[in-house]
Amino acid sequence: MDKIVIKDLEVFAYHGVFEEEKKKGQTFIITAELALDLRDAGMTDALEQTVNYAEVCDLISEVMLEEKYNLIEAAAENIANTILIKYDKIKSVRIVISKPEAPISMSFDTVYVDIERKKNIAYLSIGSNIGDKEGYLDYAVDQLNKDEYIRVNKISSYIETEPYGDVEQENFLNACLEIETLYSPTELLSVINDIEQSAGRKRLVHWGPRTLDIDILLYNKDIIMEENLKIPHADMTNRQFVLEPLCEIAPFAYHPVYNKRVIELFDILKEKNKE
Ligand code: PH2
Ligand code: MG
Ligand code: MG
Repeated sequence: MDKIVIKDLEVFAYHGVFEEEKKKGQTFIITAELALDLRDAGMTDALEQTVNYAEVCDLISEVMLEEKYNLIEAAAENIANTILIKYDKIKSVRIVISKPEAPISMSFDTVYVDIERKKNIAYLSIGSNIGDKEGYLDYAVDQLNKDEYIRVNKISSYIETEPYGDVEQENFLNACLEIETLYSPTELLSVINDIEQSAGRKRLVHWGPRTLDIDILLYNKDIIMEENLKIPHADMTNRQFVLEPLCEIAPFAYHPVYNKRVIELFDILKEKNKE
């Protein structure tokens, strides 16, 4: 990917673990690498087609001065997030913050952190089979969109589905979403759990009736196998109520375990269901 690089921007700011640092301040030196497609700007010679680097310098300076962080890690994280949220065009950023006057009682050149952050694409399944089902799905979309680290890019049709599994219960309303997020998978799970809770979700029966269920299906091409978080979703390939709406919005999304596209997984499931 193409890049705009701001190299060694000097900002006088007040970060540090020691009170003295927060009082007196010192010079920080920042490098920002912004990954974005520069082809259109190159062809049209128009500023609107790219990102104004002077504006990004101002933004970095604002973030550096609006808080006094203990750690340059925190300053770098906040700069990365602020840039990714503000600019649609920027897909990923690398931020290096160097602190040449750090309080170290030995001779040294400088000390720095170097982080890379990007926009992640995730697919979610949402479902409801109690009360105002459509209202609960709308609520999920709204709450996700309200979070500054999440943007809902695509929403499938809401489809009525028969309950999958052995529990006798009402029909579901299901849908799938594509989101763009700055959260890690674990952070995203925690945000999703909070939204389910706020929709009055009570975990009474495993796989039982629920006001709102939100599951992470895919997160980039990542594979995660943790006690409380498995991505890709372990049972997604067996569920028509997942693959049908997912296929509508993301037929070519990639399943990194089966090494297949969603449309292929849906075809395989339809064949299996015929038998
Ligand atoms: N969710 C379940 C169990 N069964 N069946 C349908 N049709 N839709 C669901 O969302 C659903 C289900 C557990 O998450
Ligand atoms: Mg579920
Ligand atoms: Mg769930």
